[in-house]
Amino acid sequence: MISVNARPYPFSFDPAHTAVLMIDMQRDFLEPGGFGALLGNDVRPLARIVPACQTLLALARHHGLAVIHTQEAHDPLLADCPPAKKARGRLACGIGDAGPLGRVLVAGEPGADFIPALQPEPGDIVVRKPGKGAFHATALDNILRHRGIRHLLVGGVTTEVCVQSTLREANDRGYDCLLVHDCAASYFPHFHEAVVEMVVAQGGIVGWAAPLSAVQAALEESHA
Ligand code: C5J
Repeated sequence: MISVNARPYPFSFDPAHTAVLMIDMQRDFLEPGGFGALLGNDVRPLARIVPACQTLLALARHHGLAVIHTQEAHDPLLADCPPAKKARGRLACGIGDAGPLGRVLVAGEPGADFIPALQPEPGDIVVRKPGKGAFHATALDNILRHRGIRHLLVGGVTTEVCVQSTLREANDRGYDCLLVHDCAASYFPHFHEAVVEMVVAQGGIVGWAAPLSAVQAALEESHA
Protein backbone atom coordinates (compact mmCIF):
# COMPACT_ATOMS: atom_id res chain seq x y z
CA MET A 1 0.00 0.00 0.00
CA ILE A 2 1.07 3.55 -0.72
CA SER A 3 0.34 6.27 1.76
CA VAL A 4 -0.22 9.88 0.69
CA ASN A 5 0.13 12.72 3.14
CA ALA A 6 -3.43 13.99 2.85
CA ARG A 7 -6.16 15.72 4.80
CA PRO A 8 -7.81 14.81 7.11
CA TYR A 9 -5.38 11.87 7.51
CA PRO A 10 -3.14 9.77 5.23
CA PHE A 11 -4.80 8.25 2.16
CA SER A 12 -3.69 4.67 1.47
CA PHE A 13 -4.05 2.92 -1.87
CA ASP A 14 -2.75 -0.03 -3.82
CA PRO A 15 -1.82 1.15 -7.37
CA ALA A 16 -3.23 -2.06 -8.83
CA HIS A 17 -6.65 -1.17 -7.46
CA THR A 18 -6.60 2.55 -8.13
CA ALA A 19 -7.62 4.81 -11.01
CA VAL A 20 -6.99 8.42 -11.82
CA LEU A 21 -10.35 9.89 -12.75
CA MET A 22 -9.91 13.01 -14.85
CA ILE A 23 -13.18 14.87 -15.09
CA ASP A 24 -14.29 16.71 -18.24
CA MET A 25 -11.04 18.36 -19.39
CA GLN A 26 -12.83 19.35 -22.59
CA ARG A 27 -12.62 22.33 -24.90
CA ASP A 28 -16.24 23.15 -23.99
CA PHE A 29 -15.15 23.98 -20.45
CA LEU A 30 -11.62 25.31 -20.92
CA GLU A 31 -11.67 27.27 -24.16
CA PRO A 32 -13.29 30.55 -25.21
CA GLY A 33 -16.47 29.90 -27.19
CA GLY A 34 -17.32 26.69 -25.33
CA PHE A 35 -20.19 25.86 -23.01
CA GLY A 36 -18.47 27.33 -19.95
CA ALA A 37 -17.82 30.62 -21.72
CA LEU A 38 -21.36 30.73 -23.16
CA LEU A 39 -22.59 30.49 -19.57
CA GLY A 40 -20.74 33.75 -18.90
CA ASN A 41 -17.64 32.37 -17.22
CA ASP A 42 -14.06 33.52 -17.57
CA VAL A 43 -12.47 30.24 -18.63
CA ARG A 44 -8.84 31.32 -18.12
CA PRO A 45 -8.41 30.11 -14.51
CA LEU A 46 -9.08 26.53 -15.62
CA ALA A 47 -6.02 26.45 -17.91
CA ARG A 48 -3.71 26.83 -14.91
CA ILE A 49 -4.21 23.22 -13.80
CA VAL A 50 -3.34 21.68 -17.17
CA PRO A 51 0.38 21.06 -16.45
CA ALA A 52 -0.47 19.47 -13.09
CA CYS A 53 -3.08 17.26 -14.75
CA GLN A 54 -0.51 16.18 -17.35
CA THR A 55 1.88 15.23 -14.55
CA LEU A 56 -0.80 13.29 -12.68
CA LEU A 57 -1.69 11.30 -15.80
CA ALA A 58 1.99 10.64 -16.56
CA LEU A 59 2.51 9.40 -13.00
CA ALA A 60 -0.53 7.17 -13.24
CA ARG A 61 0.61 5.59 -16.50
CA HIS A 62 4.16 5.15 -15.18
CA HIS A 63 3.04 3.50 -11.94
CA GLY A 64 0.36 1.27 -13.47
CA LEU A 65 -2.76 3.03 -12.26
CA ALA A 66 -5.80 2.93 -14.53
CA VAL A 67 -6.58 6.21 -16.29
CA ILE A 68 -10.18 7.19 -16.88
CA HIS A 69 -11.31 10.39 -18.60
CA THR A 70 -14.89 11.53 -18.35
CA GLN A 71 -16.54 13.62 -21.02
CA GLU A 72 -19.78 15.52 -20.49
CA ALA A 73 -21.48 15.30 -23.89
CA HIS A 74 -24.83 14.40 -25.35
CA ASP A 75 -25.81 12.33 -28.33
CA PRO A 76 -26.61 14.40 -31.44
CA LEU A 77 -30.36 13.92 -31.01
CA LEU A 78 -30.10 15.09 -27.37
CA ALA A 79 -32.03 11.96 -26.43
CA ASP A 80 -29.92 11.75 -23.27
CA CYS A 81 -30.32 15.42 -22.39
CA PRO A 82 -33.19 16.18 -20.02
CA PRO A 83 -35.17 19.17 -21.33
CA ALA A 84 -34.63 20.80 -17.94
CA LYS A 85 -30.85 20.65 -18.46
CA LYS A 86 -31.12 22.18 -21.93
CA ALA A 87 -33.40 24.95 -20.66
CA ARG A 88 -31.19 25.88 -17.71
CA GLY A 89 -29.54 29.28 -18.01
CA ARG A 90 -31.92 30.47 -20.77
CA LEU A 91 -28.95 30.63 -23.14
CA ALA A 92 -29.31 32.09 -26.62
CA CYS A 93 -26.75 29.46 -27.63
CA GLY A 94 -27.03 26.47 -25.33
CA ILE A 95 -26.72 22.68 -25.34
CA GLY A 96 -27.20 21.29 -28.85
CA ASP A 97 -27.05 24.67 -30.57
CA ALA A 98 -24.40 25.62 -33.12
CA GLY A 99 -21.69 27.59 -31.35
CA PRO A 100 -18.10 28.68 -32.00
CA LEU A 101 -16.82 25.16 -31.13
CA GLY A 102 -19.57 23.29 -33.00
CA ARG A 103 -22.79 22.08 -31.42
CA VAL A 104 -22.54 22.83 -27.72
CA LEU A 105 -21.81 19.83 -25.49
CA VAL A 106 -22.61 17.34 -28.25
CA ALA A 107 -20.47 14.22 -28.72
CA GLY A 108 -18.26 14.31 -31.79
CA GLU A 109 -18.21 18.10 -31.98
CA PRO A 110 -14.93 20.02 -31.50
CA GLY A 111 -16.07 21.49 -28.18
CA ALA A 112 -16.81 18.11 -26.66
CA ASP A 113 -13.30 16.87 -27.39
CA PHE A 114 -10.59 16.84 -24.77
CA ILE A 115 -8.14 19.73 -24.86
CA PRO A 116 -5.07 18.91 -26.99
CA ALA A 117 -2.77 18.73 -23.93
CA LEU A 118 -4.90 16.06 -22.24
CA GLN A 119 -5.96 13.75 -25.05
CA PRO A 120 -6.56 10.15 -23.95
CA GLU A 121 -3.76 7.72 -24.77
CA PRO A 122 -4.03 4.06 -25.83
CA GLY A 123 -5.10 2.04 -22.81
CA ASP A 124 -6.98 4.92 -21.20
CA ILE A 125 -10.73 4.59 -20.70
CA VAL A 126 -13.18 7.29 -21.80
CA VAL A 127 -16.60 7.50 -20.19
CA ARG A 128 -19.11 9.79 -21.86
CA LYS A 129 -21.66 11.08 -19.42
CA PRO A 130 -24.92 13.00 -19.82
CA GLY A 131 -24.97 14.40 -16.30
CA LYS A 132 -22.73 16.15 -13.85
CA GLY A 133 -21.92 13.08 -11.77
CA ALA A 134 -19.91 10.47 -13.73
CA PHE A 135 -21.87 7.54 -12.30
CA HIS A 136 -25.27 8.79 -13.49
CA ALA A 137 -26.43 6.86 -16.59
CA THR A 138 -22.94 5.50 -17.36
CA ALA A 139 -21.08 2.20 -17.03
CA LEU A 140 -18.45 3.73 -14.74
CA ASP A 141 -19.35 1.68 -11.66
CA ASN A 142 -19.23 -1.57 -13.68
CA ILE A 143 -15.94 -0.58 -15.28
CA LEU A 144 -14.37 0.07 -11.89
CA ARG A 145 -15.77 -3.09 -10.29
CA HIS A 146 -14.69 -5.32 -13.18
CA ARG A 147 -11.15 -3.97 -12.80
CA GLY A 148 -11.15 -4.31 -9.03
CA ILE A 149 -10.67 -0.58 -8.55
CA ARG A 150 -11.52 0.67 -5.09
CA HIS A 151 -9.58 3.92 -4.86
CA LEU A 152 -9.87 7.01 -7.03
CA LEU A 153 -7.51 9.95 -7.44
CA VAL A 154 -9.75 12.67 -8.81
CA GLY A 155 -9.00 15.86 -10.77
CA GLY A 156 -10.60 17.93 -13.49
CA VAL A 157 -13.28 20.58 -13.86
CA THR A 158 -15.23 22.09 -12.41
CA THR A 159 -14.53 21.43 -8.76
CA GLU A 160 -17.96 22.27 -7.38
CA VAL A 161 -20.01 20.82 -10.26
CA CYS A 162 -18.84 17.64 -11.99
CA VAL A 163 -15.88 16.90 -9.73
CA GLN A 164 -17.84 17.24 -6.52
CA SER A 165 -20.91 15.42 -7.89
CA THR A 166 -18.71 12.53 -8.95
CA LEU A 167 -16.83 12.42 -5.65
CA ARG A 168 -20.09 12.18 -3.75
CA GLU A 169 -21.49 9.50 -6.05
CA ALA A 170 -18.26 7.50 -5.73
CA ASN A 171 -18.18 7.88 -1.97
CA ASP A 172 -21.74 6.57 -1.68
CA ARG A 173 -20.76 3.55 -3.78
CA GLY A 174 -17.93 2.68 -1.42
CA TYR A 175 -14.92 4.07 -3.26
CA ASP A 176 -12.19 5.88 -1.33
CA CYS A 177 -11.56 9.16 -3.14
CA LEU A 178 -8.63 11.53 -2.99
CA LEU A 179 -9.25 14.96 -4.49
CA VAL A 180 -5.90 16.02 -5.96
CA HIS A 181 -6.80 19.60 -5.32
CA ASP A 182 -4.29 21.39 -7.54
CA CYS A 183 -5.43 19.19 -10.44
CA ALA A 184 -8.97 20.54 -10.12
CA ALA A 185 -10.35 24.01 -10.80
CA SER A 186 -13.47 26.13 -10.82
CA TYR A 187 -14.51 29.32 -12.58
CA PHE A 188 -15.05 30.52 -8.99
CA PRO A 189 -11.87 30.06 -6.91
CA HIS A 190 -13.76 30.42 -3.63
CA PHE A 191 -16.05 27.53 -4.64
CA HIS A 192 -12.96 25.40 -5.29
CA GLU A 193 -11.58 26.17 -1.84
CA ALA A 194 -14.96 25.50 -0.23
CA VAL A 195 -15.24 22.09 -1.88
CA VAL A 196 -11.81 21.07 -0.65
CA GLU A 197 -12.86 21.98 2.87
CA MET A 198 -16.23 20.20 2.51
CA VAL A 199 -14.59 17.00 1.34
CA VAL A 200 -12.15 16.73 4.24
CA ALA A 201 -14.44 18.07 6.99
CA GLN A 202 -16.02 15.78 9.56
CA GLY A 203 -13.25 13.21 9.37
CA GLY A 204 -13.25 13.08 5.57
CA ILE A 205 -16.98 12.67 5.18
CA VAL A 206 -16.69 12.57 1.38
CA GLY A 207 -13.00 11.77 0.99
CA TRP A 208 -9.48 13.07 1.27
CA ALA A 209 -7.57 15.96 -0.32
CA ALA A 210 -3.88 16.38 -1.11
CA PRO A 211 -1.71 18.32 -3.54
CA LEU A 212 -0.13 16.64 -6.55
CA SER A 213 3.29 16.91 -4.86
CA ALA A 214 2.11 14.59 -2.08
CA VAL A 215 0.83 12.02 -4.58
CA GLN A 216 4.08 12.26 -6.55
CA ALA A 217 6.23 11.89 -3.43
CA ALA A 218 4.28 8.83 -2.28
CA LEU A 219 4.49 7.11 -5.66
CA GLU A 220 8.18 7.86 -6.11
CA GLU A 221 8.97 6.68 -2.57
CA SER A 222 7.23 3.39 -3.30
CA HIS A 223 9.67 2.81 -6.16
CA ALA A 224 12.79 3.90 -4.23
C1 C5J B 1 -20.37 21.94 -15.76
C2 C5J B 1 -18.61 20.36 -15.36
N1 C5J B 1 -19.84 22.85 -14.95
N2 C5J B 1 -17.82 19.50 -15.99
N3 C5J B 1 -19.73 20.77 -16.02
O1 C5J B 1 -21.42 22.14 -16.32
O2 C5J B 1 -18.33 20.78 -14.24
